[in-house]
Amino acid sequence: MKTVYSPLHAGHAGTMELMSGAIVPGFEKPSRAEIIKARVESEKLGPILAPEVHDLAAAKRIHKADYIDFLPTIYPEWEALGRSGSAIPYTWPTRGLRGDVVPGTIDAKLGYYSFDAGAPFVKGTWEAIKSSYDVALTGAKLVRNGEPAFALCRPPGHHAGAGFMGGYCYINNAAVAAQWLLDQGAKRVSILDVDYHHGNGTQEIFYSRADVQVLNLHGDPMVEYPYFLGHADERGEGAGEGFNINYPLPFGTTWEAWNAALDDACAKLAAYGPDVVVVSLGVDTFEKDPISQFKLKSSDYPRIGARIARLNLPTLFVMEGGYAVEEIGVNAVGVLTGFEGR
Ligand code: Q9C
Ligand code: ZN
Repeated sequence: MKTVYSPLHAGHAGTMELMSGAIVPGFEKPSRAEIIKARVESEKLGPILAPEVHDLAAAKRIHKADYIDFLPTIYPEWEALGRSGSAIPYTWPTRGLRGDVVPGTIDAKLGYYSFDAGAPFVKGTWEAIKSSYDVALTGAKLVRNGEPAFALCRPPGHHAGAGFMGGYCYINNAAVAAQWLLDQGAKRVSILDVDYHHGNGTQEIFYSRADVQVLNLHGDPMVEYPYFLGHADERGEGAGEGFNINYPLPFGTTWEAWNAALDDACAKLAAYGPDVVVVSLGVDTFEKDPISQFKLKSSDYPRIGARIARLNLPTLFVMEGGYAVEEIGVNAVGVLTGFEGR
């Protein structure tokens, strides 16, 4: 299958994050995408294409326009204040505070448009976000035209909601691709999110809709980030009732239990009968992932791809998380070669 990749991701580099009371180098780093790309090449998965450049209309089908318009202004405004490093918020309009007035200062705006301190901005971040979006849309076009595709997105997207960033995510690439496919004539799309973390942004975006089914396998939010969404009783609302399906799983989950959840999700997906599947492909379920607690092995990833292939549906893979950099290429591309049956 074809891979879509942009070198512009690499400008989103040198980020910092808070981890157990310390400021540490960001886990979501450029080498992730480079190593996956190298594995695509060495496994001869197929051609690697540059993305087509898009305007932001497709982003605004999913995200609030003011949020999208804010993103490119962040770092210029930060630098105009004489600041450098990572632009990160530290105040949020939570319960008991005003969420309806947005002060004009950059620190306030960063807090207003985020749910955590986990989506830092450096000088090249906006260009990387934009390239990741272009990669997703270019992959979606390949699928619309009849072939499976791998959108090697970086930064990832599934934690980003309609009006907020967080958890390394800014534009929800999988959601944008799903909406674009609907706008191109698909009647129903399923998003199968196999990243270790719950895709809270994707869930929020489609929660009251019946035309996008969202299935999510992830660490139980009672003990795992993003903590405040992802429980099994979240099943969608209104017209979307029944079209959001969560599989929270305990720390230490190995292939057997994880695969049972995948199999159930695939059965529900097949019953829904979508025209297209968008896979939010995170490989942070891996046993050696530095920030995650599942126990999948490298040999399990081709089996994931093979199960998805059995759905026999047009499929777009959109890269999400995975932080065990040494094995990220083997694991991510393992899903894709498994999908291809080799
Ligand atoms: N630094 C994705 O996998 N972890 N995002 C916070 C303290 C946030 C993961 C731990 C993990 C976000 C796309
Ligand atoms: Zn993740």
